[in-house]
Amino acid sequence: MQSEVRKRLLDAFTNSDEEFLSGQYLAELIGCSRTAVWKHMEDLRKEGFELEAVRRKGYRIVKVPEKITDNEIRLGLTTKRLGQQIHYEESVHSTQAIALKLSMDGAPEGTIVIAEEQTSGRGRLNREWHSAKYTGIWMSILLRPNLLPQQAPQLTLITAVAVVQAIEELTPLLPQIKWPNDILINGKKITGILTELQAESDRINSVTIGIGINVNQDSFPPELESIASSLLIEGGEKVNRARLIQTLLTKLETLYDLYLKEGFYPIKLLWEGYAVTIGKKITARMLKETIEGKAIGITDDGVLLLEDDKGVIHSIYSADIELQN
Ligand code: BTX
Repeated sequence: MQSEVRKRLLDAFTNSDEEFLSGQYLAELIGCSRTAVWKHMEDLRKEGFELEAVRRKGYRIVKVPEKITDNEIRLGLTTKRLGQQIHYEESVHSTQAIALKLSMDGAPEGTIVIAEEQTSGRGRLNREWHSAKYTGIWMSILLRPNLLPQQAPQLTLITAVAVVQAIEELTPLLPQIKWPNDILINGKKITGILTELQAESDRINSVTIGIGINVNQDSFPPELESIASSLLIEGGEKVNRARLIQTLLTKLETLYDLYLKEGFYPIKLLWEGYAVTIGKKITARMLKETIEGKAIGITDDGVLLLEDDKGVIHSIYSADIELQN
């Protein structure tokens, strides 16, 4: 119902010769009150439409939001597998859920799901991932690697390197990786990665890698303001999201192929070059315990090694990391 009203409203502007359409005209056309028209216009504004409202004249659409189209991603994409199948959606609960369903329906490796908005975007441990409309990259990539389930965390690290390389190619920014899945610029979170596994005991069936990149947001909700940022906020310029997706898919495919051929070691070297965690005093919060100490490196399997004050070395498989000063 809501989307039908929205469509009629936008059609009215598309089909009209007049630049401005009055609230009264729109109210009659849609069959609602002028206040309801105003509310719809405010919703459009929140979604990235630039509007002008002039007394006695009505409303005018100055600029429509910058949407990604799947054709824009396809045009010029040189990858062989990643992004050959693109599922593009306007609004979804979570691209991860769609990718999982596609995976169960037999979708091929490299299938990607992209949405302009997620209404229930997820982080690790079911935390919320804020995914505002038309501003970020909310994407899931389906892979079917011939790996053991315990190797799956390496895919998170490979993806982190690919994201950093893609951002470096398109902007002058210098992102850093905080183990395992955060990408930071100037200490603020620009990207989160969520790797989910569908596996039997000794083999991976499929992996869905969820990537959330804050690209063109100019602000964040108050609860995220101190920890989150976007490429626009840090670099001062908007970044073309379709180009960033293309670049990311290209980098990721190259790294993934390298990994499948030569193992994790070459990726580890690249990863360490971008890591902010290594050599620092950190606090690692796990589900059952918290350990403080110095991050001394990652193993060839991507496990974080932490040395505590007594010199005991702990292997950290999954945790939230806080950097100490
Ligand atoms: P995470 O558990 O490491 O981070 C989640 C935490 O990050 C939240 O609790 C919140 O504090 C903070 N946060 C929430 N939204 C944002 C944001 N937009 N920018 C910066 N910080 C934020 C990280 O989990 C993994 C996120 C993966 C998101 C992708 S988007 C496509 C795919 N679909 C989906 O539902 N999730 C993935």
